[in-house]
Amino acid sequence: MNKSRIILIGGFLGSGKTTLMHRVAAMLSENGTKVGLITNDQATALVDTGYLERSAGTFTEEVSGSCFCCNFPGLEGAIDSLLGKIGEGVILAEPVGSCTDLSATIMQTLKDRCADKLVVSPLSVLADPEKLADILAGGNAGLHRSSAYIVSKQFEEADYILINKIDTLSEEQAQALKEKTAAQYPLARVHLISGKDGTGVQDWLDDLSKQDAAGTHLIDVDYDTYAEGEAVLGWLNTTVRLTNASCDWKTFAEDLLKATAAACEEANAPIGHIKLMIEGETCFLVGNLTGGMETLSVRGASSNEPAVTLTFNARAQMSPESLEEMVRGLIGKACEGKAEASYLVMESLMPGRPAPTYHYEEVIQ
Ligand SMILES: Nc1nc2c(ncn2[C@@H]2O[C@H](COP(=O)(O)OP(=O)(O)OP(=O)(O)O)[C@@H](O)[C@H]2O)c(=O)[nH]1
Ligand SMILES: [Mg+2]
Repeated sequence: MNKSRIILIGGFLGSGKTTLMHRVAAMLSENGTKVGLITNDQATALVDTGYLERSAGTFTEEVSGSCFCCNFPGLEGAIDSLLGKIGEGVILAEPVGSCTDLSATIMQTLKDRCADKLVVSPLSVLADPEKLADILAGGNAGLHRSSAYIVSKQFEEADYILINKIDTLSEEQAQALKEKTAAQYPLARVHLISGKDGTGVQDWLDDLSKQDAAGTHLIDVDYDTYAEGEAVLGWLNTTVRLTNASCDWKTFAEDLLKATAAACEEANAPIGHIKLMIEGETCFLVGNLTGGMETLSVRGASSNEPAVTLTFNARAQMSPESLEEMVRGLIGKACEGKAEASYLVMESLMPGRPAPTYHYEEVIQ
């Protein structure tokens, strides 16, 4: 039997990893390829896992409570479980958006320790075009300078930089950004894509399948700066049962995200990614906020059914305590006169210093 292939899709918070995995899963499945997906987070109760499980129609595994790099056995366990279910196929894995040094910690480890079962595809790193343009211009992409350091390191170690969301750019803007990116990161192959409408995705997959080398280079990462860049981001995952309700859930989701954007702006807290999912018998909504109000989107099927489950994940630049207080307040306010809220899960944390399970000093051939 041929080996399965693994494609790691990295990139900062909100750059579009889950959206791209969803699209690639659909494209590959349509051609009869078996697909497995792996999500990853520092805490449980993930919007990404719920979304992919419900809508991608493929097997999904989650490594939660720690990132892939600091819990390689967790990643390998998820891979083995998927291989048991799909046999031969393609596994797509999304590392935590604030992780870097993946070439040394994951790519080399996969090549070295999992060669018996996997072919490792090049490391593909997604770029949000606005953040990328700002980083190329020497800015911090609206983030703390140490978080911006992580973003720049993600690009530096990439085998592929996928400039995503090109549906938001003109042809000229996209080409100019591609040229600048290729000049700044000469070790990466650069593609223009839209995970949302599918533009460029097949070209990238075709190119990827022709490349033998993955994790082609290692980079220097200052772990003090990396740790600070993660630690300034508060992390919150919660699941809330909403009952005795009478409201349209799409309006509820939009109002909650609008209030969240306003509260973060007032607190002067840059948003990494704030996302929610509302699930009921007929209702299934996903909402995102990757920056200011203009980035707000809520998609899916709405209803006004009396009981639903809300999953809310927030990564924003504030202490976990302040983030939790803010989110409890916002959910409480959103429910006033509309629904009763009971918390099933509430985890808020500050990511700890990264301590990778493995760290390679040389590229494995
Ligand atoms: N316009 C546009 N929006 C996109 C595209 N891809 C993703 N998005 C939007 O970007 C936001 C974040 O997308 P996700 O796929 O959840 O991003 P992610 O990288 O998985 O985020 P984390 O898991 O939190 O790190 C959502 O609002 C998506 O709809 C794209 O190609 N074009
Ligand atoms: Mg995601």
